[in-house]
Amino acid sequence: MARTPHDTGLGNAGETQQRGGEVLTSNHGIPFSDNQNSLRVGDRGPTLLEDFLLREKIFHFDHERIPERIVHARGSAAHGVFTCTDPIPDLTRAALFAEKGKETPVFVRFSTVAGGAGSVDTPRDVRGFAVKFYTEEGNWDLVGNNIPVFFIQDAIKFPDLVHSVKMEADRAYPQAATAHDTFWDFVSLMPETLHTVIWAMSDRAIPRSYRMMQGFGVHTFKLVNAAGEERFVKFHWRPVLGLQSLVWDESAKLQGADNDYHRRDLYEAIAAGDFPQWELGVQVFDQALADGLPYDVLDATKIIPEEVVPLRVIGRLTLNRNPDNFFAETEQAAFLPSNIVPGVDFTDDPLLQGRLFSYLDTQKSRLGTTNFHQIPVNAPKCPFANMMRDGMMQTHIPKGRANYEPNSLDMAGEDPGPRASVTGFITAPQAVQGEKLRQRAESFGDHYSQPRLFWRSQTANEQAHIASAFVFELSKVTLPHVRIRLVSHLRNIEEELAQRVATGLGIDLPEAAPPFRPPVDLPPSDALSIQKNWQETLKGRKVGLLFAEGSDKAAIDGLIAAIEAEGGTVFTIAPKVGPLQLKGGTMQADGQLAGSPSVLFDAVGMILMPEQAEKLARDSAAIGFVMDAFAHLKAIGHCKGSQVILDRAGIAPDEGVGPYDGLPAMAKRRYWAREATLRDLA
Ligand code: HDD
Repeated sequence: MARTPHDTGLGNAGETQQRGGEVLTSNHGIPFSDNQNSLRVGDRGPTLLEDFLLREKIFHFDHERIPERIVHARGSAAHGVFTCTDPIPDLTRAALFAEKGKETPVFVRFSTVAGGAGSVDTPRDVRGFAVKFYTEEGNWDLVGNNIPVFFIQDAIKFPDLVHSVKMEADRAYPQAATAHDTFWDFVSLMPETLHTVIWAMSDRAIPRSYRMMQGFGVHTFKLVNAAGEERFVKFHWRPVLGLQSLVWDESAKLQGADNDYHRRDLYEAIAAGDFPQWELGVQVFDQALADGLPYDVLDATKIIPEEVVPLRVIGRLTLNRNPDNFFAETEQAAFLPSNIVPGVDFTDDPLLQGRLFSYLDTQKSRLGTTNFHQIPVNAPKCPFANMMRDGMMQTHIPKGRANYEPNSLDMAGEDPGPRASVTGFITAPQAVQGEKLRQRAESFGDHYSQPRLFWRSQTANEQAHIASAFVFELSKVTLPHVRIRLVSHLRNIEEELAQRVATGLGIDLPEAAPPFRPPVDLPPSDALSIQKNWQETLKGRKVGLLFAEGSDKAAIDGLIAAIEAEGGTVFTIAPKVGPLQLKGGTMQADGQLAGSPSVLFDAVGMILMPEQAEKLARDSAAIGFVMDAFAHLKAIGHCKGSQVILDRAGIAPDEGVGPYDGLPAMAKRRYWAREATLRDLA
């Protein structure tokens, strides 16, 4: 039976707008005559309780905040569209994958995990990648991360994991950081965390931009077709701009230079019409393949390498609209792994099973009401009908006498007939038998083979970043036994890694931890490396261009045009924002040098008259500008006159340092090979 429209979801109170701008009113529509002065006895006398306008305004303000998300509190989001590019009706009856070109609206929220809502964007952390598809068969939320595995195997450990990584219980610091005792204490006692931890120590955890990171559904799900045939599936988002990361020192300095680095990047790209895109890929496999793998596909701490089950790209995600209001949309967005559509199904992954409870529960405490689904960003865009009624903040006005099913009062016809739809969601039938018990399957017991696979898949430079990240983090651990215990686990991953970390910490190599299941060698996967898959492009990249009074305007204009022609953007910087008098015209800078450090850019350029360059060579902001760009392995394109700044900064030329007209080509890369010359990595 077709579903009867009960509400359009977005219609109704959801679309209530503020009354148009001319007259300020109270929340109840009463016009203000004065929004500057409260009601007083005389102009210097006491304020009156009678001032209902003052009281309503302050009352509303006092309650503006809602509880922030317990994890993933800091995030940024956008609206967009998912387009099916390669339909898979043979694999699933999900409507959004049924036809080529079919479009489904989406809302996507990216986030960090550990920090609070007001924390910074660039700490070392896993990133959330949550997608709400508003399909014609209800909302499907694919609530994933930018790392394809998770720290723990069983949802019952989630509160422990989160408590350990968040600010420590007595002192409420550190904010948004894993580099502290309690996190590493937990990790070193829970070797199942090590696979995600090695990803978190890699450059995956310091992405350059939300637009340049992958997303993963993490769990194994099921696809079910119209005939009821099932297959396993893993979901992957691949950024069209390719994967790009920061370097560690840069990400730390960005925390001072721009707390909102990723938020701003996403917002500005969309506002400029440079819409971020991802491909949706699926790894589809059957039970026989799963049975032949040396790990369990229900274990969320494991990947299936793309070399074992290749990705099939079936769609494209485009983010094309910024939210109109951060609170109403991004903050109130409620994602639920239990939001699933016919044609997709859960598996028995014990982490996923726990999530199916947690998210629904958490929304009640964050949004305060069981009616959180009526908030426009959460409401389905398809018709919906049920007999759920009332509750706090009910904004729908269901009509009729009957609020039960079956009934023969309000439904069409004499005979109510079956109300459930034959095309409705059916849980894939599955025979289940066993003893009730609390026990981890033995097939979940290998915690080292996949971290080893990850390590061996990286370039030498990426391995050095990982080893150095372990050393950095463990050096912040004050408890020697925790450091030692962690290194004892690293020995099972790779002796060389353990040795490098031990040397970096200045400790002797401890005994290896006894493994529950001894690790095995799995073939490395090139798909896991960022550097091996770097796309040399200017698209999505930003060049910081330093000029000053007297600079050659034609040269600046030419360089900007050349960079923009290849899809890059330019941010101009000068000691004063101006307008400044240049050779050939005037120009205003986008930013002042003191507030525009080079960490904000992917590459830098300098076009300066010699006397201005001489002056800047005595300015620490200019010296820091090029020193950091060099240390962060970025291209530096400069004119002859500005050589004096490079000399003062002690920069020895390499292939990434050259004349400014070479910048459009040079700025496509980072110069990883430079790193060995300037940083002592573990
Ligand atoms: Fe979770 C939020 C991702 C395991 C409990 N989680 C949350 C968000 C993301 C993830 C992206 C933010 C969504 C948004 O933008 O609003 N979580 C994951 C992934 C997991 C995972 C990829 C493992 C594969 N989470 C997980 C477990 C539990 C939770 C095992 C609890 C048993 N997660 C929550 C939560 C949050 C949440 C407490 C906080 C706010 C919210 O849900 O809406 O319920």
